[in-house]
Amino acid sequence: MPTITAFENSPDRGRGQARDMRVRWALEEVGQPYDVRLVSFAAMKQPAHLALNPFGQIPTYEDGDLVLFETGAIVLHIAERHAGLLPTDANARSRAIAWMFAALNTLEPPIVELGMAMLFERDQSWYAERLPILQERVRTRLGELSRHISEADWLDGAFSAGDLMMVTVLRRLNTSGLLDEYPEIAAYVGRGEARPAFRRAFEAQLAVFNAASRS
Ligand code: GTB
Repeated sequence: MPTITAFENSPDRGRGQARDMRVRWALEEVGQPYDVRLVSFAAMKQPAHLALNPFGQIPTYEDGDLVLFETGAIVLHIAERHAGLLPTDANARSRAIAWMFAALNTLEPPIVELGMAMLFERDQSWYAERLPILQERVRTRLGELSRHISEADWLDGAFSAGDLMMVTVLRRLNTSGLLDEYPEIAAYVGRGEARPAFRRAFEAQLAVFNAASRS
């Protein structure tokens, strides 16, 4: 049974924004049970955790001799070893992987940049000038993605690891108001969140937060 790591006390208060969510969701989609080891911020920077992830971050993934970090690599590993997250046709499989990269390399950077500014830079003198610039960069990508998915439920045929990654990246915009400007994308994220595997993963990470706040 694989073991993943997750925040002992997630700063998102169980809203499923921490990146263990995408790994949990992938494991739920393929029906693979897993263990979770919760780590504190301090423990993530200690040698035992740095041996799993040299950047001292969660999530990590351990299964037998294999240790992985980086959610792209972890989700791809899960998708390659189980049925359900990648098409069997070779070209369709490569396209699904391309969508995983698009989520991580093309969408996630401007989305994270905007989120970080909204969280940590509000008090800066230049915040009011910088915010619309960051929002516009995100809008550019959302507009392009919106045109792509306007006619379809998923990015390329059936639901795949590409959709799983894209939905988790787009969910980071939940509190930004930007998703409301793109109804096709909001509906796409809603379809992802309605999947039973997503719900199970979400409830599991929420249970960690609820237990931490009770103790
Ligand atoms: N590229 C890596 C991957 O995809 O695996 C990035 C991993 C990463 O960013 N991990 C974060 C982490 O460990 C947690 S998910 N941070 C601690 C550190 O760097 O010291 C990022 C995250 C954190 C909190 C929220 N939130 O509160 O809403 C959302 C996302």
